[in-house]
Amino acid sequence: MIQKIEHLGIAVKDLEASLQVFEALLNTAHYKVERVESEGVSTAFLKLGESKIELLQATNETSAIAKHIIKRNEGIHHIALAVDDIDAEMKRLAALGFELLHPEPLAGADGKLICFLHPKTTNGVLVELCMDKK
Ligand code: CMX
Repeated sequence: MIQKIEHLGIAVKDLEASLQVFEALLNTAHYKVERVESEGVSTAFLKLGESKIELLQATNETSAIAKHIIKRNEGIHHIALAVDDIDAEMKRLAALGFELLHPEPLAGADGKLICFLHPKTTNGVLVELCMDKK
C-alpha cells in the first residue's frame, strides 16, 4: 500500500549553502546529513510535519544528481512515496507497465529500502518508493 508522501528530493549544487536556505525557509534545523556512496550523493534531511525535504548534492560526476544539475539545473529531483511492502508495490507497479529502474530494492539514505520509477512512465516525475528497513 502507498501510505503518504515521505519526502521531496531537491537537487542542489552546494549542500551547506542550501541547508542555510531551507533551514531559514522552514524555520527548523536539519536532523541528518548522510553520504550514500552507492548513489554518489550527500544528503541532508529536514522534517516538515509528516513529510521531509531531502537536499541532494552530487559527490561524483557520474551521480544522477550531477547529470540532473547539468541538464536540468537545481530544483525538485524526485517525489518519494512511503510504502508498507516495497516488494509487493514493485510487483504491482511493474504489472501495470511502470518502468522500475532496479529489479530489487536498493539501500537508500535515512534507513530506507528504495526503488525508483523511470520518469517517462510517470508523466515526467521521478518517483521513489521507500520503506523503512526492518
Ligand atoms: N525528473 C524528471 N525527469 C528526469 C529526471 C528527474 N529527476 N532526470 C532525468 N529525467 C528525464 C530526462 O530529462 C530525460 O527526458 P527526455 O528523454 O525527455 O530528454 C529522461 O529522463 C532520461 O534522462 P537521461 O538524462 O537520458 O538519463 P539519465 O542518465 O539522466 O537517467 C534517470 C535518468 C531518472 C534514469 C536516472 O537519474 C536514475 O536512474 N535515477 C534514479 C537514481 C537516483 O536518482 N539517485 C539519486 C538519488 C538517491 C537518493 O535519493 O538517495
